[in-house]
Amino acid sequence: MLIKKSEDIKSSEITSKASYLNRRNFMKGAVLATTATATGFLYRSLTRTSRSSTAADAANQPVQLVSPSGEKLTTLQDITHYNNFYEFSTNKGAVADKSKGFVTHPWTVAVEGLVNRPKVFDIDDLAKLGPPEERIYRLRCVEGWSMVIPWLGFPLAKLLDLVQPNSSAKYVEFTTLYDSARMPNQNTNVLDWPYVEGLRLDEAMHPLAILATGLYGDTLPPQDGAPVRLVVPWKYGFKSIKSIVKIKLADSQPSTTWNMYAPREYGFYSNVNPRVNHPRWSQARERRIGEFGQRDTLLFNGYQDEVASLYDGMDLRVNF
Ligand SMILES: Nc1nc2c(c(=O)[nH]1)N[C@H]1C(S)=C(S)[C@@H](COP(=O)(O)O)O[C@H]1N2
Ligand SMILES: [Mo]
Repeated sequence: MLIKKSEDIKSSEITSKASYLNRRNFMKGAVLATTATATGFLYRSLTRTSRSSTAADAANQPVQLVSPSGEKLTTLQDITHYNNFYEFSTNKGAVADKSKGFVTHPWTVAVEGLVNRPKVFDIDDLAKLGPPEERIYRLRCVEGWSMVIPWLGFPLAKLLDLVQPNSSAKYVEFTTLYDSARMPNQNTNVLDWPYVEGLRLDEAMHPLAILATGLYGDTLPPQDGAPVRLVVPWKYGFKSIKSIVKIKLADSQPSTTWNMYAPREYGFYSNVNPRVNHPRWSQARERRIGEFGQRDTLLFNGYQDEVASLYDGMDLRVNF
């Protein structure tokens, strides 16, 4: 695995990064309204320990971009130059260059299947679904590294509510663009194209699951999944499918790319779980990109208070 170290961020730089972002938010005004409530909630989502909290609690949190437990945002440089995006390259350091100039306009996302109101959304209409919220989430790759990323986006539930899933809809399937003229590594057979992913409907409706259209206060760069990608922070990174063109409601569990590739190694659920090892390596610890050493991996990537109830009564070793 290619390991790229970036210098540690000093607290003074965190402060300036925070004010940079707030300035950006202010400048974008109507387009980007990061409310104290939303950010407080997100901030708590990131820093949550075992203590439970209320919404009022969360609303009183100051807007912050770094947690008191010392989790710093990963630098924009690392977020945009250490990427898994096999449609462009299997080399994490090469994706930024290979995806440069990737055209994301025009772009449509078809939302179809078991819904009352199927609709093809133009990417600009998607952006108008509401002011993007800022969501600072951990991203834990199944390979054993992690980042902290300030996304811009909106709850996936918002989109699903618009199309009205019918009562037989139980799963959601996501598909990435398949166009080898624009995604050159689709000319190879490293994976079965197009890249597909899936969630159970209740997972997809969970408020932490978002469609991201930006990061660090700006438009989503191609290498991070422009123009729109899924972010499911309690699951391994490969569930967060990039450059989505289709979202389909279904009554049975959809096929997913990495599960088809190696079913013993990558399950459908793929919840971050330090107690369930990958057959070829431990998942107990992780390397935070830009930092030295390793840290413990948290159950559900630290979002257990929010999401554990989705899996009540399930054996997470069987449903890995
Ligand atoms: N279409 C598509 N989506 C994808 C991938 C990919 O190769 N193709 N890689 C996944 C993996 S393994 C990870 S860890 C994350 C990485 O997201 P990032 O590059 O924005 O950090 O994207 C996921 N989504
Ligand atoms: Mo990953």
